[in-house]
Amino acid sequence: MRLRVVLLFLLTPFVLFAQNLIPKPVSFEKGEGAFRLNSSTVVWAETASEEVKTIAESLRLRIASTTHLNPELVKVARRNFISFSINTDLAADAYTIHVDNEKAELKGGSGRGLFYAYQTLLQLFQDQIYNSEASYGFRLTLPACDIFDQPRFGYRGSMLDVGRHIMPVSFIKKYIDLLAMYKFNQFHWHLTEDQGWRIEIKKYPKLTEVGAYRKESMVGHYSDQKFDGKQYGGFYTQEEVKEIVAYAASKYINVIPEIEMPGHAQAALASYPELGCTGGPYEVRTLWGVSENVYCPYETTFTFLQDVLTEVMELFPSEYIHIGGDECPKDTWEDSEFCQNLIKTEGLGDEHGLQSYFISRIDSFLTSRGRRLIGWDEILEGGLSPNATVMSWRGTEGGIEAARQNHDVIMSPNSYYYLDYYQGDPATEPLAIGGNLPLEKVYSYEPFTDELTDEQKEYILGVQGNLWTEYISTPEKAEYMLFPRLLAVAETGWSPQGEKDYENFVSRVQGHFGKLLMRNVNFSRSIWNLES
Ligand code: TNX
Repeated sequence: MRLRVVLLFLLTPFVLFAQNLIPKPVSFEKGEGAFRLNSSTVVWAETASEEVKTIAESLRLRIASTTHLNPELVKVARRNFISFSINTDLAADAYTIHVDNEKAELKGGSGRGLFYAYQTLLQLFQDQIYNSEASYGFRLTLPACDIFDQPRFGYRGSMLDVGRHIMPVSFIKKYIDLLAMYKFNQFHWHLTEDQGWRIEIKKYPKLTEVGAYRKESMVGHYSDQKFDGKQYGGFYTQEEVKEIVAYAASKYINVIPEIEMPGHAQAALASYPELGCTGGPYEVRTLWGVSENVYCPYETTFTFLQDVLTEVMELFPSEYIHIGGDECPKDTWEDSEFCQNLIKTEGLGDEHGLQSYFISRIDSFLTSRGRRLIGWDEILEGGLSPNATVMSWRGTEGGIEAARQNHDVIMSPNSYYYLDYYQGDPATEPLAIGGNLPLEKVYSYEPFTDELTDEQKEYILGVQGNLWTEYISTPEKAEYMLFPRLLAVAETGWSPQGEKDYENFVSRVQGHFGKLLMRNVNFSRSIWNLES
């Protein structure tokens, strides 16, 4: 096995030069020869549309900054061009690429499809196209080919938890760039946690004055940690949030904010203790794991959450708003006279009914504002509220159950897509939360199982890889955990079902190491340790 892999590694640049694409396109036909760019090559934006021009201009700038060439952006050309245009015969997200000896033609069903074509084109060039500075002495070349492509799923997401460890804005942008490179279209931003509240809310300043800081950084500790008296934390201002949302939109990525409720709320309670059943005092949590201090379903709590969500909706145009809903211990509700009365007067049965009541009220609020609620699969307990979309994390059962109840589903099972789990032997890997999730296992996930009828399969909107950050305190480590495993999620989300082939994928992943190096990504080589 090891020998074969080493051989593949050596041969990769020759064998797969033309097909080194991730995610794999629907169809790829190799042509004769290649298109070599020279100083007369032009970039042609075929319509007057600003969107088309913007994409063409991105390529122009990328060529100009990575080579000695400086192609002109033109309205028409006869040969020696790279053209960008819309073809409305194609589905909105679909695209075609034709490359022969004298030109490259990119067509998208819409601006979005054209953007995907552009991402594929970049992958067809040599790795240097991704360089952040000019590299001289090489000639940009595209292999002659014909490509038709379109996504399998409409939702291709990646989640980043900034509650446990905050990441700088510069990293969030780099992450968005990498998501775009692999044709993801959703960035799920997990913004609140027991261990930290990370988004500025003007109406409730204590959320960030108090809730954004905990007593110390817990790097490397699970429990029994020693306090050194230092505080750890930070938050994103609304200006920074707007900047990130706009940046993502320019890469055709929607940002879904997550505001956790009723659980994972201890940092909020530390800021506003009157929202908890015991009244506090509470501290921003300094241990990992799940806090039993959760929101109490008082009217004042709903007012608070609706106010918070109102500000959030002003910042995020996303149709989907994620409200968490996972891991909500019911202890304080059991002991609260208020909750017990509410369960009785509303006929909720028990605390699970109360959780369902909680989510349903937020669901109606979001729905009345034209948005859609997503929650983790615990929102199934006690009855799913009518408009909810379920994000299945505890294996795949929650998602399957939700699809059976005719609810939309996003599959992000911990058994395949928890990128905080170990990807290699824990003896040689940096500290992780646990688990065992090598690249091959991530790649093996298939959302359509026999447990679902064809009709039920329609409810599966797509897939998502999740990065929880209890043990990830730096961008470098985040990159190490995400790459290359996120590429496997990308391929399952985009490429046709039944086309997957792990060995072929691994050889393409190797072919991407050079591209990722050019982008200064600290990817993991752990698969090499696993092959023996
Ligand atoms: C479960 S997934 C959690 C997170 C943890 C993660 C660690 C989910 C909805 N809840 O709070 O960070 O496991 O893998």
